[in-house]
Amino acid sequence: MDMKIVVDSSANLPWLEGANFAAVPLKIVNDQREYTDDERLDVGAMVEDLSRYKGRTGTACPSVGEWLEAFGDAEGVFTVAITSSLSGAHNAAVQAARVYEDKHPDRRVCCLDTLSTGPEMVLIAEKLRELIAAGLPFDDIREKIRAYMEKTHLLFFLESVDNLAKNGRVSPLIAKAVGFLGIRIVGKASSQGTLQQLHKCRGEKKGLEALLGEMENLGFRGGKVRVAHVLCPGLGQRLRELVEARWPGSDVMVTPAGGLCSFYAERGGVLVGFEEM
Ligand code: X90
Repeated sequence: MDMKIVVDSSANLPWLEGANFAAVPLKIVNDQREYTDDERLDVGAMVEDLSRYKGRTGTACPSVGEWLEAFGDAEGVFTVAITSSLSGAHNAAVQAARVYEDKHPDRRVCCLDTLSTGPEMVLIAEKLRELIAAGLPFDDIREKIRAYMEKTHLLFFLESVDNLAKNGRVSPLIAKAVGFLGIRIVGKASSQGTLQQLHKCRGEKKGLEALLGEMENLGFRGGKVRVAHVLCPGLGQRLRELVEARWPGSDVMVTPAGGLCSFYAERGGVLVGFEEM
């Protein structure tokens, strides 16, 4: 059975080597412009433009048609979508799956609601690639990936939650906490797939300490860590060094965030996906 992995662009993964793979873009939209979150987007220029724009900017999830198109003619499809608590992306994938399976009764689609985003989706896509490469049947992969998703987590470190607040994606309580200069929040994707604040920290050093402490609390003991940074490669690098010093032998990869995550996590933010042992 030929299988395909289809993620939405909040995974910050324009391609995945060694897999039949596609990414469907979300969009960042205001009255003046629409930014399509694909590999052609200049994230730095977008963030700069938007910081000068006075009106409201929002986002839009991929349509049913865009998911469908990305399925191509694969016999087995796994969709990996941003948390359904904050976006309609997963819902659109589920509808696309129905259309696809109706049209091709011999084909199968499994839609995964990651209850997360960004680098946790990367871990899930990488695990799917591994399970597909091992030649497992569709149903086994589905079972194994669901078990794996119980063992992955997302933490984040944010300097601003303005865009999350303006779009109603974060509770006003959290929004208020981050209004002060130099305050960072460290939080996690909750089990319901929402933003949960864990710490308010003054300064980067304390923030990173809190982040590493939470990795430990969530069961990280060395293993895969995927980091997406919003226009702050230096912070990503410092985080990598701290993780490698505390858990030697960890497999850490740091990459720039795409458009959707950069819009919401904002400049200076990092998202950290990792697995329990
Ligand atoms: O459908 C849409 O318009 C997309 C809406 C997405 C809203 C949330 C994006 C969050 C991006 C921010 C920090 C990590 C949050 C983790 C929550 C599970 C990244």
